[in-house]
Amino acid sequence: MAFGKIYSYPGNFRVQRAQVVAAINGLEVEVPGDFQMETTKTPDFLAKFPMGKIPAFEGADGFCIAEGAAIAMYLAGSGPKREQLLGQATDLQTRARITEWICFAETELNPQVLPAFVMCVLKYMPYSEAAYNNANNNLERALKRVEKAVEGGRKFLVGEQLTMADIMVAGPLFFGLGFLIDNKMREVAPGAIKYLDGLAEMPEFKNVFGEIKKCETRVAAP
Ligand SMILES: N[C@@H](CCC(=O)N[C@@H](CS)C(=O)NCC(=O)O)C(=O)O
Repeated sequence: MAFGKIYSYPGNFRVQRAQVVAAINGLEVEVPGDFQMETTKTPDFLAKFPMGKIPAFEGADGFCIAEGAAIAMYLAGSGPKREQLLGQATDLQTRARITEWICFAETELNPQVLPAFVMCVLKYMPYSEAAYNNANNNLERALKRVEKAVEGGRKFLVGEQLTMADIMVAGPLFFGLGFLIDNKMREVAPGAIKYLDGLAEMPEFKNVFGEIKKCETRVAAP
């Protein structure tokens, strides 16, 4: 029996991160392929997920939780690899370091890759050159932070094994590589790109994200 379901549109990196975590923990999590965004505004959905946004997780036991990071962390804590993924319960400093990277992914990466996607790919929002440039500058700064963390060819952000830090950071960066983190931006953080290439080759990621696309030039203004 499945541990639960995640509602989303297909190819959502917030869901893919959760799927990597679920697979590592041996948890079966369904992502129904026929989910429609209109469902997020129905009374039934809003009763379970009051923000009316996806991703949204519904457990087989009835537990419902929203927010991509919270879903991934719930799945990380729900299986035998919890201490590898989140750090040992008694090792507060490792736990704090992993949490630092999770917060970094949610606040320094996700908000920088999404504006260009929404303005230039989906065209849901009017284009703003200032917002586009600001997000790209901040993304470059964040990439340099990752570069620093993997200096000397480190394979993982925290310790010597895959943790939630890597999974949460890889999601938005894999996504951004496809349309925004172009040849020029990749040059400022070659070590970070090598680190991401290493993760992308791991079966844990490959089985969920597939081949990572890398754009030559970033998406242009519409
Ligand atoms: N903070 C949420 C953001 C989720 C989010 O913005 N989801 C979008 C789709 S990518 C959504 O459901 N939008 C519908 C709406 O805004 O009504 C998370 O990290 O999971």
